[in-house]
Amino acid sequence: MAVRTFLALDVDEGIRSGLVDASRRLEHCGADFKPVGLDNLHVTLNFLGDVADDLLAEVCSRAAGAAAEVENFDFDVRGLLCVPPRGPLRMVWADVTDPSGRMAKLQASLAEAMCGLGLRGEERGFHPHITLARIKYAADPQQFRQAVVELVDEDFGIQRAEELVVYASRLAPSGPVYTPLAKAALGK
Ligand code: 3AM
Repeated sequence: MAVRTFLALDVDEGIRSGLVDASRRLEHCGADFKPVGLDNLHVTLNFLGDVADDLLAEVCSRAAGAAAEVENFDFDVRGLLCVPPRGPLRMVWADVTDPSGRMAKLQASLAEAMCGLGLRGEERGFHPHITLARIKYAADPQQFRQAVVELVDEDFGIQRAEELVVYASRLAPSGPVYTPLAKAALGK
């Protein structure tokens, strides 16, 4: 058996509820979308795809090893953006900035550790973000993009990253269900 797995940073509820409020403000603005639920909002660092059961313990151990090498850090959650920036709308992201550079360092070292296990993990041009909504149909994409632009400076808060979470993702008809498999503290 295999488990669909990804590595992520959690976000405090205060920030997540601000994000849910912001996605509500985009309703009836020209696009029909599926908002990501409050419990499913996080920063994905590495999507690993299907991981064989007998490899999971090693994934968790390597994830913990990489996490231990990066000290705690703060990241900012500010502004919404449409993805992709042009062409058919697919998603709305909250932008995440990584002033210390430690998130990028953690992501790269996890990617290297996971590739060493024969797993994917390398995201081309890693752009940290929180996915807020997936667009189903945009009747008026310009109106929707404009509504998102109006939230480009919205400040959702500063998050301290203290642990890395290994998540299992189960795809259900009502949407994905994410279950933490392991948590690893950042820093030694
Ligand atoms: O949190 P975000 O939205 O960035 O998009 C999926 C989500 O990332 C991503 O893994 C996270 C948890 O599901 N994901 C799902 N399938 C993917 C794939 N085939 C994928 N990322 C890359 N390739």
